[in-house]
Parts: sequence; structure tokens; C-alpha cells
Amino acid sequence: MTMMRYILKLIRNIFTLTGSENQSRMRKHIILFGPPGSGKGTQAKKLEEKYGIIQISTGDLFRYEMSHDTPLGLRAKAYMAKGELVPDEVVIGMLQNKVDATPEAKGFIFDGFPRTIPQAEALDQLLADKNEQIGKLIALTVSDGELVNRLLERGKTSGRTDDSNEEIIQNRIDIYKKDTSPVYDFYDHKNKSCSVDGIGTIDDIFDLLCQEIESI
Ligand code: B4P
Repeated sequence: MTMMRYILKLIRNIFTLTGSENQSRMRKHIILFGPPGSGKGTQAKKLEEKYGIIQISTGDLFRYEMSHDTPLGLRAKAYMAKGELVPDEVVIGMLQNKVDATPEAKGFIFDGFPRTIPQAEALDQLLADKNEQIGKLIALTVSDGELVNRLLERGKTSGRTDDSNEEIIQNRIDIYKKDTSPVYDFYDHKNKSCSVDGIGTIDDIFDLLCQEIESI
């Protein structure tokens, strides 16, 4: 290879590297937050379609593992059936594997994660190791009565045991208030939390979420 061709190749490599570093720095990571039944999964799918950022739903990942009777699924089953949280170390490991498996993603919508402060700390560390961070946490606010109605309605067809019993649903809401809602304050202290009214049509709520995402 002539000296000139070598120099040209070197310059091209430097530009390619800088481009991918910039792209990585610009990745948008959103936490879609809210109590069970607030519409996180419903909206995350629409956001994924519009922005091309990947939805990671820890609930969906567990349901997939359970339907395949994997060791992880069997471990999660007992907790989910009672409406309790799966232990942090199990969730964090699974989430980390999922993030690392899609390095080309333009960003992630974390749906149903983090649900505890240790999960939030682990997520921030995972992203910091990649020189990245959460752009925004957006919470969907919905009254308890509406949550119970929505989940009981879904339970009629979803086959999800955690949706078909009012006591289990109430347990999930109580756990959200005790263990999960502090995650809102955790990101609020970093000026990253905001709330959106989760009652209304799916399209109207989606528009409000888009406004929040575009203001990052
Ligand atoms: P998840 O699967 O995360 O689900 P979710 O809280 O039930 O619901 P979501 O808010 O996504 O509601 P959706 O859009 O479906 O959790 C299940 C379980 O997994 C947890 O209890 C826990 O055991 C375990 N788990 C998951 N992540 C964990 C973690 N990080 N740590 C520990 N454990 C974890 O909407 C609900 C219903 O409302 C749907 O039927 C939908 O059609 C309807 N709906 C949506 N938007 C509406 C609107 N605007 N108006 C009327 N209805 C609407």
C-alpha cells in the first residue's frame, strides 16, 4: 500500500470512529414509569414504532421465560403470580444481558424497569459504563380505581393470573407505592422526572409523551 493510500485509510478510520462515538453519545434512553395498568406497555410499543428506540419490558421478558419453563422463568413465576416483585439480582442480570445484546440500538425505552432504588442505581451504572445516561423518566398518572378496572378487564382475556384477582392487583399497587414510587424522586433529584396524565385516549396520551421526549 502506498503511503498516500495508507494516510487516506487512516483518516477514514478516524472519521468513522468519531461518527460512531457521537451516535453512541446521542442515544436516547427513556424510562416509562407508572403503576401496574397505567399503560406503559401500550405506549412503549407506539414509541418504539415512532422513534425506532427499542422497548425493553422486564414483565414481557419474564413472561417469555415462564412460557418456555426456563430456570429464570420458574424462579420469577412464584413472585409474579402473587403480584410481588422479582428479586433485584434476577431482574438486573436479565436487563443487563438484554442491553448488551443490542449494542446497535438507537436507544431504549425501559418499560417496567427500574422498579426499586437498587435497580435504578444498577441501571445508571450500566449506562455510565458506556458513557451514557437516562434522558428522562416519564410517569403516567392514573387513579387506583381506573387501574383496577383496566387490569380486571385485561384479565378476562390475557390469561395472566396476576390480572384476574382484585386482591393480587391491589397488592401490586401497594408494592408500587412502597417500593417503586421512590424511583420517581431518585430521578427527580437529577431533574429528569416528569409526569403525564395517563387517563384519556391512547393517542392523546401518546402525543403528550412525544412532547416530553422531543424536549430532551
Ligand atoms: P409488567 O408486565 O411490567 O406490567 P404491568 O405493570 O401489568 O402493566 P403496564 O403498565 O405495562 O400496562 P399496560 O400498558 O399493559 O409487570 C408484571 C409483573 O412482572 C410485576 O407485577 C412483577 O411481578 C414482574 N416484574 C416486571 N418488571 C419487574 C422489575 N423491574 N422488578 C421486579 N419485578 C418485575 O396496560 C394495562 C391495560 O390497560 C391494558 O389492557 C391496556 O389495553 C389498557 N390501557 C392502556 N392504556 C389505556 C388507556 N389510555 N385507556 C384505557 N385503557 C388503557
